[in-house]
Amino acid sequence: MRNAPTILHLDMDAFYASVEQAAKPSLRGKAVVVGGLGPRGVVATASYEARVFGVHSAMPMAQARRLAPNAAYLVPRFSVYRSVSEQVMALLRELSPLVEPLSLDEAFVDLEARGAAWDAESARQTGTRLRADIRAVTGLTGSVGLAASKMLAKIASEQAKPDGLVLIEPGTERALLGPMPVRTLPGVGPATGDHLRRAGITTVEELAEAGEDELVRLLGRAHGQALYAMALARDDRPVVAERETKSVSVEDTYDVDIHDRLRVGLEVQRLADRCVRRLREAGLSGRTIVLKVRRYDFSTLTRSETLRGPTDDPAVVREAAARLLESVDTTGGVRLLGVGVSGLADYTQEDLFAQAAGERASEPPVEEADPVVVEEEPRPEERHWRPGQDVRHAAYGPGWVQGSGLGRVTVRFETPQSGPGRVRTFRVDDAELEPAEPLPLVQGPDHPPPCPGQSGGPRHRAPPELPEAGLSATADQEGPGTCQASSVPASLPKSWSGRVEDGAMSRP
Ligand code: TTP
Ligand code: MG
Ligand code: MG
Repeated sequence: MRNAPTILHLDMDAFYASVEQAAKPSLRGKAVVVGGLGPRGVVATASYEARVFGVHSAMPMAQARRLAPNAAYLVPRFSVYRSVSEQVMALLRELSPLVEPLSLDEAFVDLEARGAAWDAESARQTGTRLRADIRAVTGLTGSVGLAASKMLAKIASEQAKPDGLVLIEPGTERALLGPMPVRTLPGVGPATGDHLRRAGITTVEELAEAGEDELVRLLGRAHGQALYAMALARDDRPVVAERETKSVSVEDTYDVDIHDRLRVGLEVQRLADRCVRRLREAGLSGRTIVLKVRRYDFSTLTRSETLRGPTDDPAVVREAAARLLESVDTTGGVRLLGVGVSGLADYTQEDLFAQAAGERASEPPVEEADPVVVEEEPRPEERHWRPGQDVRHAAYGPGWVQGSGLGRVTVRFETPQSGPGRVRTFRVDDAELEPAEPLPLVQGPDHPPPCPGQSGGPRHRAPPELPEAGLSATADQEGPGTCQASSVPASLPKSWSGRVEDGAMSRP
């Protein structure tokens, strides 16, 4: 292991929710929950303000609504998260050719590869500068961990959250890890944790004391040896630059739509097996299982689930694909099915994160990637307003859907650069209201301000307003929308509280 803390781990804070707060000034400092809003929806993430109420990733949305009834509930806007992610990854690549992204909001960087850092001081300076650059370019905060190994860099960034930097001085690793619960180590989920607890092992120190032979006896060779090494803070895994192949997938289109649910299930199993064969042929394993379904009406969904560690086990991929299928309505018939695996890794990494079969069953399948993502293209014929969606009104300019119901849609007119904006309600079929492209979070030279009065021609005459929709959100208390051309990046509050003012954002 190297002797300088020059492995950097970056993870953005409450990523999807922070992007939404940066885009929607009225939500800054408020409880925001992003995820699937349908009956079987799951929380993708919650702002730190919403976490105060106990809301967290992978929780059923219905439970989140019970815990935080006044939070803003929004659908994810993946294209925005992807473009912010690209900006962040580009900043990381300025530091080193060795950047290993783990998900949209997270990556390891080897700072020694191009001499960005060589000791603790240069590493801290680089990390601090990176955080400032991320803030300036994206308007968002990310937390940085610095250590001499990947495992500890990741533990450090976790400790730094939110909006901080933690550096673990080489030599202090074991003392730091010792009192931590075994669950801190990668690859230790609830089942392994329980297993170890029954053997009287709850902390990392106790793992180290138990010795390698005992851990191998308890957990099997691969897992036992890997865990023992980690308990001694030994982790030599190199930072591996992004791979050429990002995913392996197979799909089939059917001449005749499949209606039979059982048959759909069998096809998915068959595709999972075929996908694993391809994966193995390439000598790879992967963490994220993706299911693609195109329905009779050409609406296409992809659902994905991220496991704790990479796998090339056909049973694991089959099970995950079957679980994903459970959340898809296929009643009208299915014309295409696909199964893919992404988040690829070499075989060598697998042992370190080996998953015991028992562990899979009891553990939440998701960890730090972008798993419960439900990417659903709206059916073409429907005009459907979803909370959080970007819109533009001919007279009032850009805004976002705050809620809809009873034939009404409520829109808040604000932009990343404006102050909190006003809410107005329209009929769902209002001809002057249309879906719009997301606006950039930070104003740059390429993106002139979107205010109608400032960038475009004269403001249109405003049409008469409708009364508030019964089911949709809140009357506006913040006064008229302001729209200023500001060069200050949209910033997020540093401190936060559980104060919530806005009402529910969508139908209950
Ligand atoms: P995380 O980095 O795990 O979480 P986070 O950025 O929201 O919060 P923090 O890091 O400050 O604890 O995940 C990054 C994004 O991935 C998250 O914003 C939404 C998405 N995600 C899901 O869709 N489902 C999940 O189960 C998890 C954990 C994340
Ligand atoms: Mg994050
Ligand atoms: Mg993350």
